[in-house]
Amino acid sequence: MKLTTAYLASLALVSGVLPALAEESMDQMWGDRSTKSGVETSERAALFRDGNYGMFMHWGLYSHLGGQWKDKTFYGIGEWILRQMHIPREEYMNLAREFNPSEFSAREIVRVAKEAGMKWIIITSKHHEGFAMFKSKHPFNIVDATPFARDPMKELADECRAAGLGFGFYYSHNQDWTAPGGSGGPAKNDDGSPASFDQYFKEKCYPQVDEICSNYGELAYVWFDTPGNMPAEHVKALAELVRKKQPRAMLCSRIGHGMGDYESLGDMEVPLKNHDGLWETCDTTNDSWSYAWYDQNWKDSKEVLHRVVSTVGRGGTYLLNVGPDGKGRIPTKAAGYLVESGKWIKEHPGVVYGAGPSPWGHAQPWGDVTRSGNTLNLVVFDWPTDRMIYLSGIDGDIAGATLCATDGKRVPIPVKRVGGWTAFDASAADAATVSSLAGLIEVSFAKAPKIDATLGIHPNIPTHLSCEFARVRDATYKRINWMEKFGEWKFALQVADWKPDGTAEWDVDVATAGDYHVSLTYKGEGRPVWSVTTSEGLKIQNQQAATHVYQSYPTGVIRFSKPGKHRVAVSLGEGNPNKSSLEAITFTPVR
Ligand code: JFZ
Repeated sequence: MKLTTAYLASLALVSGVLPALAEESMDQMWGDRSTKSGVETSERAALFRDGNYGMFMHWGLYSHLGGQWKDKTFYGIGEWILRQMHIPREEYMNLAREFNPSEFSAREIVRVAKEAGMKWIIITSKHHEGFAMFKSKHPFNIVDATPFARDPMKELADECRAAGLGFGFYYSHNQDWTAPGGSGGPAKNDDGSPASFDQYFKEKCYPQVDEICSNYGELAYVWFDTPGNMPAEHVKALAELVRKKQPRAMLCSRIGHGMGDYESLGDMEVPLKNHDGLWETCDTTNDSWSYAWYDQNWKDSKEVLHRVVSTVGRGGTYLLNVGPDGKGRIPTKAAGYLVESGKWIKEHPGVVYGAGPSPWGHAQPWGDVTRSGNTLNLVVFDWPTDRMIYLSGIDGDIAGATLCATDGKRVPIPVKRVGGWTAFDASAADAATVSSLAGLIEVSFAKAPKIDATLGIHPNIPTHLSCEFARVRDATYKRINWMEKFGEWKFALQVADWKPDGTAEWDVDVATAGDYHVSLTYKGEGRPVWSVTTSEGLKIQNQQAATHVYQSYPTGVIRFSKPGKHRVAVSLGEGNPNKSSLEAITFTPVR
């Protein structure tokens, strides 16, 4: 929950980049998203806790526009097009008459989710635009206002149930841009009388949440979003309604006022450090959540798999979004990549389902680690050229290490100790039998090993260390956030505001003595001078360029004269102490 607080504080700082929301600060917009009790251990939480991977879907009237309004393309997140393109409400609502997703097939969507290895689907029943994708008493809905006239949510709920997938609804409880009184909606009713949030809540929000909780069978999730400054009493009323009607549904923290069962992290990120409690990170297969005609920036199969594994490795659950188009089809590329990564997961289900976090608490340069009982799953996304996989700090007896090939073949591989490090030798394995997506080495122990989680500097692959792992003195460590395109959030875990003698210092465990190229990732202005010192008393210092985006610059070659524990410190010699923002240090072994 610490992360959430810091995160919200940082969001408040960037409110300036969100012009349309200027009247409310960002933290008001996203609201308090802490959870009630931290860890939910009930049986009800089992699907979430063990499934670890679900499908998110953004689908609505905005999908019909697909990022295009008249002769203009909107390059931000597609579901915000009404607001960001200032489309007149009337005109937008009339689009329903053209919306006919005749290619929608719940069966096909469920097939993709199942083959992808996902365990549930959460879909937008109503997003900020206010359009209900389900049959509702409120007339602005897909059954009553469109030529399609079917209830796709019913079809999807039924298919999910038949296929053994969990099913849940996203519902925008606070923002409603077309309902009078909704957040961001008209301030007046159609007859000119003033509208209130209370009114919107009573007339639309509460009754619709009642509908989605009553008419679609058992729900595994109700995923409220952007609570903003919604009054606690309303949030409480919704939570109670869900509890009563859907006692098994899990609530995400974005319901607000600490009433969620699990924490939903900031969008589109896999955290770098293990994170306690029940939490989820939501992400999308391209840049936008909803369909956008131009958005071809797909995460390929390998990247999807990497994010799934790393989220599980950090202790969380991955919710990955697809945006069906105006005809109801999941874009072919997205479906293809999902299914391909799903094949890998199906071959190695233990890596994801029921798996626990990496005992190292962070990713490895070659990939990541998840845990199944006394087995560690080493998932290799970037093979070092010598195919040796190194891990630092294992204190325990290894019963065996097995390279798992694509064809089901399992090849025992040699393991050797190198000082305090352990090396898994996959060099003799036939390259053709190792999946091109990721290699898997299962390491079994008679009993759970102790792990010294000190950051390792690897001998055969670059090691990239974020400032999140640094000890910072006389400078400020802070998470900063910004939007790249509208709604596409990026963040950096960085150190700035350097006082004289300020340092960012890492404790490291070096596998082998030798020379290493050191580079620093930073942004700033002018030509800063950075220096890097080691606890052996070596120092390298150099002047480099700087720009307003994070880039990596070589500082020089440094030597560790012996393997084992060292300290490495970075400080700013010359340059703007406030604008010089350090994000990471990288060590690349000299060959
Ligand atoms: C919200 C929505 O506004 C958006 O359209 C999409 O549905 C997304 C999943 O959720 O946007 C957010 C909410 C929270 C954060 C960022 C975007 N956040 O906390 O970083």
